[in-house]
Amino acid sequence: MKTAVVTGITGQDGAYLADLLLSTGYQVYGTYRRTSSVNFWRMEELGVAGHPNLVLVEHDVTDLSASIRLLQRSGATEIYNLAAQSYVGVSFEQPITTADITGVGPVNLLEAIRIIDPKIRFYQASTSEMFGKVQAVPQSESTPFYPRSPYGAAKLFAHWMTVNYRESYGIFASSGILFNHESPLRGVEFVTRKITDAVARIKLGKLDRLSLGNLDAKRDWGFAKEYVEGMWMILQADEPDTFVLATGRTETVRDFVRMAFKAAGIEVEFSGHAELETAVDVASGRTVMQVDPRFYRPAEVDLLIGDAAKAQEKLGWSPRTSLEELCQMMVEADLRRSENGVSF
Ligand code: NDP
Ligand code: GDR
Repeated sequence: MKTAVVTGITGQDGAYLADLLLSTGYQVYGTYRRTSSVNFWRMEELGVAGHPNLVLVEHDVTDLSASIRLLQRSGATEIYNLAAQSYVGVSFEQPITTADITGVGPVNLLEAIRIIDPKIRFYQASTSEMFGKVQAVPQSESTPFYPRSPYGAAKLFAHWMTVNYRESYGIFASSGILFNHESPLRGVEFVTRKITDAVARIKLGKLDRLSLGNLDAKRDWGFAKEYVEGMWMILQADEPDTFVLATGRTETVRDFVRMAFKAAGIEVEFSGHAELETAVDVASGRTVMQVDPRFYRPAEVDLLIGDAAKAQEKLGWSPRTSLEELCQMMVEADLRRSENGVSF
């Protein structure tokens, strides 16, 4: 039986990856942070909590000695580092914490590998946010980076350290540059889930309107469950490398708002510009979305669209779910939760 460590198992990707690895016969050491009220709702939704081959371990990626003990104790041959302060907006308010967790955290794991067993394979969760102020369209593994947030800069440091440990010490350290991926398990602070959660509550008469920031930002959104398959494929390759995972389609936040309302059977019309933009329910004439400048960021990433040709060619990975299908899935899940009075 293969053993893998998945850091950040309480997050969206951690839950999907744990599910995938357990279902393919792995033993999984999933790490979570000690908090006053740990929440395993995602693993519970997927039915992996309590799996006999799942070992939950308290661990913080900012702690080198804990990282060394984690590898000693687990005997893992693969580590998937998904732990991060992953919210771009918060990174502007907490740049140092973000640097410690998102930037230095992965180096603690790489050092632990170097000390315990350099044959352990390492996956780093890199991000399209590293492209930031984009230098080319679409973005691929060879596009120059230009991060636009403390989060993007911290991830870029971790990305280059992953490449450096690969080249300096021969460690199988790979980096997946993943574009935005969403699901019903997405955190509600991220824009897609914020929208689908609000649309469900508006549909059920539990919320008047949704407030958002920049509607013009364009993102390449895929389905998280398919992206964790790509992570696994990246660590099964013959050689360590860097891969972009993306759909190759980009849409604005405004497009996603329209799509989500449509998935709930509500047609909306947008009017006004910038801070004064609103969306109105055509049938009732009610305003259901307004822009609130409090959600603007000090610097924005305007346009992301990825080219995943290398992953397709070398790994056989490609996305299968359309944005419309993904959006529908998220709205339906949030309608069910809202009907049952459950919120995450
Ligand atoms: P989430 O925010 O849902 O999950 C992040 C995880 O990291 C949580 O389990 C969180 O724990 C954990 N974590 C935070 N700080 C620490 C710490 N100090 N020590 C240990 N664990 C910690 O992110 P996603 O699942 O969406 O993303 C997974 C990874 O992929 C992240 O690194 C993210 O930056 C990256 N990524 C995500 C993309 C996406 O579109 N989803 C795209 C590209 C990259 P807790 O629950 O306690 O907060
Ligand atoms: P992002 O995701 O910053 O791309 O990072 P997020 O969903 O937070 O924002 C996407 C875009 O939507 C705009 N936006 C808003 N965003 C949020 N969260 N809330 C709002 O109200 C709102 N209004 C408009 C944002 O300005 C932005 O342009 C995600 C995270 O998962 C990262 O960890 C990951 O690395 C990248 O995706 C790829």
